[in-house]
Amino acid sequence: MKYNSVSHIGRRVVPLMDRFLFEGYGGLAAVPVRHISADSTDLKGVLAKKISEHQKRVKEFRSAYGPKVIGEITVDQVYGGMRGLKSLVTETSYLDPDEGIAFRGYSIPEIRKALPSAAGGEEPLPEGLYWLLLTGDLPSEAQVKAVSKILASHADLPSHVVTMLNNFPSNLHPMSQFSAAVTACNTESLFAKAYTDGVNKATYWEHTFDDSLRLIAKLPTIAATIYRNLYRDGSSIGAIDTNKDWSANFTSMLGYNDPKFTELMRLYLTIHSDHEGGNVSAHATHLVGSALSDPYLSFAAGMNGLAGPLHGLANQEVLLWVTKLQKELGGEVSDDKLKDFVWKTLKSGQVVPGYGHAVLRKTDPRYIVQREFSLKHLPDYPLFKLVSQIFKVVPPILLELGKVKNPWPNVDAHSGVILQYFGMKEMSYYTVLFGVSRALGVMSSLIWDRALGLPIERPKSMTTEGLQKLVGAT
Ligand code: CMX
Repeated sequence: MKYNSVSHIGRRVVPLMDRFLFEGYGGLAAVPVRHISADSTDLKGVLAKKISEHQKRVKEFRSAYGPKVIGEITVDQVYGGMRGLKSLVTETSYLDPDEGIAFRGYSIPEIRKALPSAAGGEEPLPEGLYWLLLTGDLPSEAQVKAVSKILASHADLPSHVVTMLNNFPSNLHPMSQFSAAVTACNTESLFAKAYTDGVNKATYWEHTFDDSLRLIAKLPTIAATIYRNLYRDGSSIGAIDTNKDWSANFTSMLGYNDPKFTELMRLYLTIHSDHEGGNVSAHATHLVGSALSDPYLSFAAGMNGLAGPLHGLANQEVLLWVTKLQKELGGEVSDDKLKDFVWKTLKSGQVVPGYGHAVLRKTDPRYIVQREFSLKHLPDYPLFKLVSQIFKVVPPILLELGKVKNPWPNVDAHSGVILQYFGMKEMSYYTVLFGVSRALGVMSSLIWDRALGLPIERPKSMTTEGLQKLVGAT
């Protein structure tokens, strides 16, 4: 699969230069960059080269086409959540309404085949996706291993963050704990320190990169500490194994030893990572980052957005809804009773969680891949059967409603059921897993934002009176 609108990096083969200069962008000063080979395992070095090349490409493109008009804005779009407004640059991924997400041009089935997997495993290693999102290149096994090692080496938390997590009340939602812990980790921000030290803005992306890697490394430790505190009597998360991959360390810290659960987590952390730039968590991270808030603060902002029920919290909402359904209708449900339950939800002014999307117009490929995983590993699990029945019953009803633009399931309709199968029953925790994964995408984009010298974001807002005057309504 190949899309017209994907970034120029990705599948396109970019000729390698032996030596190159970081020429800067938008008036940024030139910084010399060292030689780097194509098979280098030095992610930062490889990225520096890509950035240098892409900065030139963007500079030339903007000087040739900067004033070109690319669309119109309607009054409805201004009131309607800016749907369809092309107003952001995000290099890491592109969301096609019919085909779904493409990470640097690669669809989910493609990355599932092409990214390196762990020894004895089949699912992609999310570290590999991080490499791809950042550089546009599919990494080798050695490159992925190098990322796993760095992540394992930075997984420890500052003691004040551990103390804070251990003192949170058990009724504080896991997502609030997650976001607060990320915010408090900014004592470690190398970007904030460099900024205070007055570094040249041409180097901002480098400090952002250093922070991002450390932040991604710490997220499983934060998430596992929350899990153990809330659901496992505060038992120890154990030690990080520097020979294990990011997901294997995460599942072991959570206290899960089934290799299939680790495989699930590798898939889960890969597919939830990025969904272009306009979704709430990506956009919030980008927006806050545009004020040069450090990566910890920027990511925490994104997580506060992910915690909304119309976005990432929908994976929790789906399970709550399905549990309610089972309680009311029992284990085996007829299609007719299921239809009645869906209509009851809609008539009471609620949404059917896990269905619909602001951009997608077909079944989410992230749903499909989870369905495939389930067909392989848990085909007879009653909850999976129920989710499959819901998949059959809900879309025609949403279509009948007449206003829903996409009646098909999204990623959140499926994820919780698989977690339930593996024994992770705590549904209010599910969005934290989504958050750990989302860091791979939004942190990659933040690095690119800084590399391209994107300015502080400041769209123009209007009053209704102002809009009326603008269109001649008054
Ligand atoms: N159930 C009931 N009504 C729905 C619906 C659903 N699943 N999806 C959309 N609608 C309704 C909207 O609420 C809206 O109604 P009003 O005109 O009365 O306000 C109407 O259909 C048109 O909405 P839309 O243009 O199709 O969808 P939006 O782009 O406005 O919203 C989304 C997209 C995801 C918020 C919406 O589909 C929804 O609320 N889905 C359920 C929650 C969910 O699963 N969210 C997770 C999305 C994926 C993610 O971010 O993780």
